[in-house]
Amino acid sequence: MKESWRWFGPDDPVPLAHARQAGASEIVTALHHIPNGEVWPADEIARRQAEVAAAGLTWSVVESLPVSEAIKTRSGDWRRDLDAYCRSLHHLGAAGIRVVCYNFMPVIDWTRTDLAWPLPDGALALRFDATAFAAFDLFILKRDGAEAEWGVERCRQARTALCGMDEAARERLTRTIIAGLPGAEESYTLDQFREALARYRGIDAAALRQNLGEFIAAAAAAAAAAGVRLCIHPDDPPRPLLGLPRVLCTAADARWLLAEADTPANGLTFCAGSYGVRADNDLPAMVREFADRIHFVHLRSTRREADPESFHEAAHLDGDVDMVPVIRELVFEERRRAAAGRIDAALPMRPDHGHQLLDDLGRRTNPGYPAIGRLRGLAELRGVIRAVETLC
Ligand code: CS2
Ligand code: MN
Repeated sequence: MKESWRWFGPDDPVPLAHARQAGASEIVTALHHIPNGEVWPADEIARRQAEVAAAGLTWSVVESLPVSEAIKTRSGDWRRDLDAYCRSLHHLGAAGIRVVCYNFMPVIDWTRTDLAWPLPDGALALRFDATAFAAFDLFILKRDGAEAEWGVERCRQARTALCGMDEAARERLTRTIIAGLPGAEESYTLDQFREALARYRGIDAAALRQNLGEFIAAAAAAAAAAGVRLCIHPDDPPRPLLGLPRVLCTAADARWLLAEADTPANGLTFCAGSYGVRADNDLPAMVREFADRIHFVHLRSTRREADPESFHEAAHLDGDVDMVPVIRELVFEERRRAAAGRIDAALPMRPDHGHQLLDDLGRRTNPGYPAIGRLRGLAELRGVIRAVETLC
């Protein structure tokens, strides 16, 4: 596997030199300063590429080339945005950057309720607490219809949770949900958030699936022409939130999308942490089934809590999903590709997220992306990969 490291660009508190010392050879990044819907100009891509190369690393994966809300809702300027998307793919392919991750989550990207949840050893983890999330939905956002969706028992728990939060805690919860986590290209105030949600009135799962299908038909054709492989990141958490549909949560969802455009240009980002939140996703089986369409791998673990709708990010090898068989299936696919002479035999993999620990604590870090927590994750994963490669 090609060990990669996510870098958020020149403002990332973790410099490229540290990514290299962590052992990574590849960089995963995006031109975060370019607004959603705009073309990524060839010269800006080249500049970023040179910056990465100067640190002895290679920019080999884009995460993410964001899909605009107009495209997701197929409204407003979606044609213009789709055209820009295809032009960006062309520029990336011409620059030799051939793997492009994206997601199709409405309004919000990945979502947590707590960015500094203390573990017993004092390290900090990211957590999604379903009751806290319900408290935001019901009593802060005050979304129409939320009460009926959550049900009596969760509403009661949420009211109790809200009573336990002071003003600062409520504000922190709100910001955590709507201000955008690293990599999410949208950020909202409460009013803007309500407007963004309103744009999805009338867009149910079937309609969103149709929009995604139409997007991938066009984008995969452009990607194929540009020599680029697109790979969708699953929804995180993998279930509908705030009355918004989410359509990339399960093996059935992935199967459907891959069939929509049957070309290697339409592929998957295998994010073990996102898919692994659902007990009904069998991860090794998913790798086996989708193997030749996986272009990018995120290795991370989550652990469901006593309340099965809640989870936190566990250490990379300590979640609900056993990482070893997942890695074994990925290694088998790499061997099949190598035997077939495919140039994409080595899969780009990154340690997805990490705990805040040791000198990460008390430092400014991007939530989920501290240096030492990810260094630990990468080191543990590297050990498993090496062992699997040798023994299996
Ligand atoms: C997250 C997201 O799980 C993850 O990888 O950190 O930032 C994710 O990268 C994006 O949703 C992908 O489009
Ligand atoms: Mn991921």
